[in-house]
Amino acid sequence: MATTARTTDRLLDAVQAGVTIYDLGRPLTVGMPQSPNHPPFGLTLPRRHGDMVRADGGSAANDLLVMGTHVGTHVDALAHVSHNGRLHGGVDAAAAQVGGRFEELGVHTVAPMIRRGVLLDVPAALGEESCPPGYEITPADLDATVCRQQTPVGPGNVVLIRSGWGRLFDDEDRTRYVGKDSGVPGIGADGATWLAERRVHAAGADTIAFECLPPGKGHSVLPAHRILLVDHGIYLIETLALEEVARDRVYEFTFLMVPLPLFGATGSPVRPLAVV
Ligand code: UVW
Repeated sequence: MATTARTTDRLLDAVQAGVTIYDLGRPLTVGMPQSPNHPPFGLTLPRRHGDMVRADGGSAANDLLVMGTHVGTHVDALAHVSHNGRLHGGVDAAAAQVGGRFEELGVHTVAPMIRRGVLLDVPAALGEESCPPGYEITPADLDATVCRQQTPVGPGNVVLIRSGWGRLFDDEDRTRYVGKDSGVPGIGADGATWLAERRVHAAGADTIAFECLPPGKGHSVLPAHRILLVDHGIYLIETLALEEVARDRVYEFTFLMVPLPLFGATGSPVRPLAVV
């Protein structure tokens, strides 16, 4: 209790001292856009105020939360994707999932992140408001963005790739953000290799699946997932809110993120912060 209070005080001191904190997590709301691959977000109120009123007049309301771990802003653990039956490090995927949870590469093994964060505002470098639907962001685009911003990407960094698609998250037509008919912009296999060569710790984007949808011709389903999660052990963060940091041209920050310790799960909802 005392430690929590001290930590909170320090955070408040930092805010008063002029630190700006950007919330990179999306509010979790029923009906929000999400990948159709995952169970939808549901929040109900099975016990309402007045259902059980105590003698002294007090009552409590309690929620029931049902959701896939890959909806809203979330992190993909290394257990999420396999290739030819293998997870990262050659772990046998079938054996690892016996019992319905991944002891070895589940999201409980993803340590809280306090790292240098870099926002790559790709449409700004391309001179656009947003990348076009289904556009595959190339290594040349990533280089041009780094060059424009003067923010090199290095080992251990968390790199957040803005496609501009996040502006559609609150669109009345919930199908636009998920790109049902149009596709969604993002990196492909080549962009994933670019990130892996720079040995980043994690990579994220403002879209439901991090990478370009549908995947480029000749590529397997979700090639960037395979390259980053399976081949290189690089975590992915999806459905990030990147409009505010981009608006303020904040390209470097301290990135903070704490996954829920869901033992053996393939992913976790998160509420990442960018602190400058
Ligand atoms: C998709 O919906 C594809 O995202 P995730 O990588 O979390 O499964």
